[in-house]
Amino acid sequence: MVAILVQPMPTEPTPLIASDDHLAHDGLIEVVAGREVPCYESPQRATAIRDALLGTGDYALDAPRDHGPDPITAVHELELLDLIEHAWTDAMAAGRDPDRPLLPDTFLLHGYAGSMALTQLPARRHDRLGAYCFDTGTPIVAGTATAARAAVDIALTAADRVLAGAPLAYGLCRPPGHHAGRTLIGGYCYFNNAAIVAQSLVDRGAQRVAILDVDFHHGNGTQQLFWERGDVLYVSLHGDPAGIYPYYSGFATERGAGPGEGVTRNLPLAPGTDGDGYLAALAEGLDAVRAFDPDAPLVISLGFDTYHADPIGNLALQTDDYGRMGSAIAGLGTSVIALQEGGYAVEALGANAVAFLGALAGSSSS
Ligand code: Q9C
Ligand code: ZN
Repeated sequence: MVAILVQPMPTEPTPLIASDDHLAHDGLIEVVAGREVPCYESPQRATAIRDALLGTGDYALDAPRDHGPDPITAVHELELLDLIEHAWTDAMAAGRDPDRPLLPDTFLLHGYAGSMALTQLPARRHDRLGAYCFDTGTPIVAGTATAARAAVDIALTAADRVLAGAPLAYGLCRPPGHHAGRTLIGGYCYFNNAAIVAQSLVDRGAQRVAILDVDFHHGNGTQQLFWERGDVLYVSLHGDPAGIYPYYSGFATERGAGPGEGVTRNLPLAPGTDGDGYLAALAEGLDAVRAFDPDAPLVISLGFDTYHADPIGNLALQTDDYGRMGSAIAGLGTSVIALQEGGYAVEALGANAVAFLGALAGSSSS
């Protein structure tokens, strides 16, 4: 009699790209609803996720490789990179308090200019912040530039791993990126990590790249960057902007323009939407991805602020719902570059990341 042993396929550990460079970015405070509050976007978020993933034994931690500034300026204007790299040192040279973060207090809006042809900016970068920032939640401190550059390198290194054959790589980006536009920071975001990766896939020969954004907030920056592009699909599920940040974008009626008409898809969700409701909307989003027929790895903007206990979200997902999401996305059968965006219920972030990424990788520890 022959014993037939059914052995589980030995699965390769999933690359977990992370760096301690994020620790120096601690914005301290943000201004919300007329009050100064401690930053929801804290260094502890990334530490919690990293520790939980490593605890499963299913991840291989690796450092990012320096990709230089060119992939950043492929989506952002050089003046934004210059602002982020020099605002802090300009502020210190001008005698600003090193113990307080830089937050803009005077915004250069369309309505400010009106029909005037404005031609100049203030001399020092920290005095220009309001020309490059759209909210009061995106502080700059001494370590912000280093952390934001590291987050981009983490995202690009995760992409490198997938292009080299890994079915899934996870970039533990901090600060996040999906609210950052061509010349704008905001929503805790400085450089748009996911958009930079999508553009780099195009620059490496892809014809059709899909970005699936499951952060609780609409990724206004990503949408802006690819609005008129037919080669990068942006699909986002998020809290209804009728009552949720970023307020001015993310409505279902926004579908792109020109060659990008129909290549932006927004799926706003009602307050209180639970796992079943979310999975139904996700199925619709995944149908849009399938119809687009990407020829590159799927880029996921991964937020856990859809969790029921998130302090700034209003949806009702439970930890096992992140496993259901991972399984549904795995059903696409494509390789995936998953990049961390938001999620502020720090005590639950680790379990939610383990559930989502484990199911996506098809591992038993999910
Ligand atoms: N009371 C990300 O999740 N402030 N950004 C909202 C809510 C801005 C979130 C205030 C939220 C930005 C990446
Ligand atoms: Zn978010």
